[in-house]
Amino acid sequence: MTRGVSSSGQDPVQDAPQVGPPRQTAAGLPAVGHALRMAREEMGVKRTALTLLRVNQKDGFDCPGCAWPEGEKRHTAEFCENGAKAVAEEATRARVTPEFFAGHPVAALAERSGYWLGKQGRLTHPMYLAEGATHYTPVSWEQAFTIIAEELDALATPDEAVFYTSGRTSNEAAFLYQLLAREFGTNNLPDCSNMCHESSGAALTETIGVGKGSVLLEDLAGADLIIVAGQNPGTNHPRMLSALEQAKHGGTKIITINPLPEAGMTRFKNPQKASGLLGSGTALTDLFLQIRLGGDQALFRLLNRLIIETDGAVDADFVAAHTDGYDAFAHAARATVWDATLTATGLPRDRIEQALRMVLASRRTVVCWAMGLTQHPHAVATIREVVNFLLLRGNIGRPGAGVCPVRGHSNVQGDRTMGITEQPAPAFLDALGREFGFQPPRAPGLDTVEAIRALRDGRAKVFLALGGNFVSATPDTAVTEDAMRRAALTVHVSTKLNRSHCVTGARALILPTLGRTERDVRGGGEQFVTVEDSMGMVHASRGRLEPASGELLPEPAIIAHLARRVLGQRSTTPWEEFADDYSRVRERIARVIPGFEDFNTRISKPGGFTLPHAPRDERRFPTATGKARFTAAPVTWPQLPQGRLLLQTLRSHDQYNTTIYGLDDRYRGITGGRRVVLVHPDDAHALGLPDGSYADLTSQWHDGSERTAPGFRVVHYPTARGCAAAYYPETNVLVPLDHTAHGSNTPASKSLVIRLTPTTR
Ligand SMILES: Nc1nc2c(c(=O)[nH]1)N[C@H]1C(S)=C(S)[C@@H](COP(=O)(O)OP(=O)(O)OC[C@H]3O[C@@H](n4cnc5c(=O)[nH]c(N)nc54)[C@H](O)[C@@H]3O)O[C@H]1N2
Ligand SMILES: Nc1nc2c(c(=O)[nH]1)N[C@H]1C(S)=C(S)[C@@H](COP(=O)(O)OP(=O)(O)OC[C@H]3O[C@@H](n4cnc5c(=O)[nH]c(N)nc54)[C@H](O)[C@@H]3O)O[C@H]1N2
Ligand SMILES: [Mo]
Repeated sequence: MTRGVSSSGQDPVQDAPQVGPPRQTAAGLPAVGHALRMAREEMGVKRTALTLLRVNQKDGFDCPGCAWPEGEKRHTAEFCENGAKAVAEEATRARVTPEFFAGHPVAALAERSGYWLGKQGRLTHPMYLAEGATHYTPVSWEQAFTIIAEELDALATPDEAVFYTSGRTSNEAAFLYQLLAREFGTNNLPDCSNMCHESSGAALTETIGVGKGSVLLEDLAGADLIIVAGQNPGTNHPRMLSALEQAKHGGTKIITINPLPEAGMTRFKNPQKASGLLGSGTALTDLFLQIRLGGDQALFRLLNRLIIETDGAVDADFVAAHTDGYDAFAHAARATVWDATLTATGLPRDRIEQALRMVLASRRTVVCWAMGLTQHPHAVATIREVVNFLLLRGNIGRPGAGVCPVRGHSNVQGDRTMGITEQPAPAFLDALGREFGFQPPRAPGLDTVEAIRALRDGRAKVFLALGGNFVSATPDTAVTEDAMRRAALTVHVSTKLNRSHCVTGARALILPTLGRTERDVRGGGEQFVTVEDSMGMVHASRGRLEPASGELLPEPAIIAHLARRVLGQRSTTPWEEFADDYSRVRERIARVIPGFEDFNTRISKPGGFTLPHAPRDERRFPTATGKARFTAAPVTWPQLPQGRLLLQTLRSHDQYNTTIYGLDDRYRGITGGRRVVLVHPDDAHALGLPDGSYADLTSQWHDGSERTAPGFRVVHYPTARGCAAAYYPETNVLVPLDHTAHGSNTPASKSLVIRLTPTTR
């Protein structure tokens, strides 16, 4: 049975990858050059200067690139190459106008690549695709809101509507959006986090009682040892490298755990420093553990056994005072054997012993991670094992130590804090209902994967998205696109054209909005919004550029107007006030969400404020038992049949999730194309695949179904044995919808058993 053979939305002609050797170093002068060239091309010289100088400044806007915090001492240009690309992508002068839509039928747009769609520029007008129509046509905001209200009214129950959010959404917009969904009557608030750090949230909430990281920037500098597992900061969090470099100069040791030797973690040239532009850079990693995909839980469990068996290595006072579950965990850990761990990890024994020595020599340890740990079937268990590892030596709740899940989207953490979740806590709903005088729905809503199932099965009929690119970011592209086409109405609040605008329900709307870089003037004067970074710091973000078009509305205003139209007079919420003055929204946030007391005053302080975090601040663990919890999940790792490879789907250096900036992956030595599959030379030889040959990738699923992504250039690459890597979103077609992490339902997009079939180009 074949589920998906899809190359939909690709321009194969454009995709002609050239391959050279991977780079050892990240950033430095080439990075600055690339960033400026791309920025000038998209924005011109003046806008480049106006925007790039304002990124992450205390009176500027929050970089839409990633969620890494800014720190107290900011450089004049606290930006990185990829932050600059993110800004250029938004501040481009290219425009997608009503004339553009008149010249391009939706069916033709659906044939275009995501790269091409994004390059067309900023959306300028609200656009409507009527049932059966071939083209989007302009529509007034009033008409657009009326169409949405009509469709929502026609639903049998509010639970037939889905309110998706992507993590660029500001706190103010997110708060209003969840309020709209809940006043309407549903908790169907899936978000990109479901595909991202949900596994971290699930594991941390259960074990330390707070689903967020417990370290601040100064903790990195104060650590003896930082472990970076399953993360590629050189591309995805470049400013993190500056923090690692600073720590390194203070004597911190760094262990990197990754199947790929990623540039930046090996050597880093700091573009914020003159010496870093030209010099040879800092070697960040002291010990590189080139692990097999999915081997991390086994590795940490063995390290935990070895710690337990070392006299005096366990922080017995901490364990006794602050944790429970130690005995059961220690019992399970003692049963761990070397052989199985060596198989699971593919690591030589002496490397693990070396890691152990570094762990034991460290009094203060931080573990950082990202998608390499969260997107596996056993992701939650893996992250719980990381928590066990830190708890054993008392490494949570003191300076220089802790858990550091490095978030993706710039405000994905803030959106959760604001209540964007399908599983709201009862206390949050109580507070929300009290503040706005209504009965919030109590039944859990749909997450991302469940929302796709509901659309597929006809249980959900209206899909709204506040940002993002749902059909490209989600798994099982063919299944998801069919599901989307079954909707009665799909609505996207967006800055740029993307594939989700082309694969639509019976009717569709595109609602164009302001980006971070743009000035937001409302009835109540010039507005700013707020965001929360990966370390729980909340600060203001103000754009300066003239909006891309006079027709754009900011997200909070779109939501507020829509809410009034949908809810009518049954809502006593003062939506009109919220649309005009965001400080009114912040007043309400302050009353509903703990940690935001006196929000408007505290946010006016340059740099903002840090949210409380009980484990970090007071070693208080708000779990079910009031203690930090050791947990002893069975250790698992992916099983690989003979002749198969384990595929991870990851980001190139020239993309922001589904937004493709360019066709190069400079640090990995790939240029001019994205349909590449990185394979260890020995594995490739065994499979009869010379470097430069072409192969189709086929994944197999338990139910016998197969999914194929055709035509990938084989690149011999020094990844771990048995493992392969290819870019997302081209490979999302390979990820079965039901292949998700236990306990978080996150698509296991770093853990696909595939076979490679040689093909001609
Ligand atoms: N420029 C840029 N910046 C971004 C983004 C972007 O697309 N472009 N996306 C943003 C978002 S939303 C996110 S979530 C983050 C993502 O940031 P990352 O998590 O760094 O992104 P990925 O490209 O998915 O890289 C996963 C890394 O984990 C490694 N890995 C994969 N599987 C395993 C495993 O089983 N074990 C171990 N130890 N390592 C593994 C891979 O080799 C790779 O280095 O970046 C954010 N920042
Ligand atoms: N196979 C595979 N799949 C993955 C992943 C993976 O590693 N492998 N990673 C997953 C992860 S970590 C994530 S976070 C998701 C990302 O999923 P999403 O967040 O849904 O996707 P993005 O590509 O970030 O969304 C890009 C779109 O957002 C819109 N946009 C940009 N800025 C703004 C703004 O300011 N306001 C509004 N309203 N819209 C804006 C633009 O129209 C742009 O086209 O993908 C997931 N999917
Ligand atoms: Mo993400």
